[in-house]
Amino acid sequence: MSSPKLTVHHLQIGQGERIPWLLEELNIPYTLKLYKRSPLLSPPELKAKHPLGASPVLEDHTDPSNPITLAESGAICEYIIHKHANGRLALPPSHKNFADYLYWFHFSNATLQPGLFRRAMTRGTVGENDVRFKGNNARVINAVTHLNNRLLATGAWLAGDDFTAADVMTGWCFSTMRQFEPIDLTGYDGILNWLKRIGEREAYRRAMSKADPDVDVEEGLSAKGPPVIEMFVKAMALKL
Ligand SMILES: N[C@@H](CCC(=O)N[C@@H](CS)C(=O)NCC(=O)O)C(=O)O
Repeated sequence: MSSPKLTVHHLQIGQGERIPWLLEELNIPYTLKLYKRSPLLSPPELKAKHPLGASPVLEDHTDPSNPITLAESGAICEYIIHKHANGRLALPPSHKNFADYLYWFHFSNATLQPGLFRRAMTRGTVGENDVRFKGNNARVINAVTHLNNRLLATGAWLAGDDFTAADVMTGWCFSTMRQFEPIDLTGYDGILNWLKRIGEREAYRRAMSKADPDVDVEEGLSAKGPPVIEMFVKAMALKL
């Protein structure tokens, strides 16, 4: 198999950061195309890359007779791992923690992130005293506590002792995504120690310096988190 010819399209300050991070961890070369939000959503050049119009998008031109364009960060991670990395950073079905790996790989996009987004929307539209905000807030706290308990139990990574793509999928929810929806992590020591371990990974640092050089990585890894993007808060309150 010839060496991979991958292009990653990443809308800055967003979940697309998962893909450069994964590729840096796997030591797979790639071309990175960066896009600025316009003003909050994708610019036309990025929208043109895929019918979803969202980031990340992966283009794979390794096999000229079968060029691939793929969206959905989870699908992209699985594609890279199985197509170009012989399954590295996934756990195989034979591994005792296979079910944990699958569960935590999917948890961020299937539960945590939609929950955070719903909470942001209800705060903006109906306010923090409304029962709908309170319900969404309770679900977020439950999900964050569940994840914190998992990390306290493993004392290492989400799938267990091994760093996997489940950590790559989830990291951004507590680092950069807190620019959209704040979470004060004070007292969540499982998550804070895990973020510290993530910050110690050279591949994470390399990816962030390439994908989002203007993002303050230390703020994203801290208990209080980064400042929120005011324009997003206004958009959630339908005030743009
Ligand atoms: N489920 C998709 C979500 C993609 C998504 O919504 N990406 C955001 C970046 S955080 C985006 O591109 N937003 C701009 C837009 O939708 O115009 C994934 O995991 O890749």
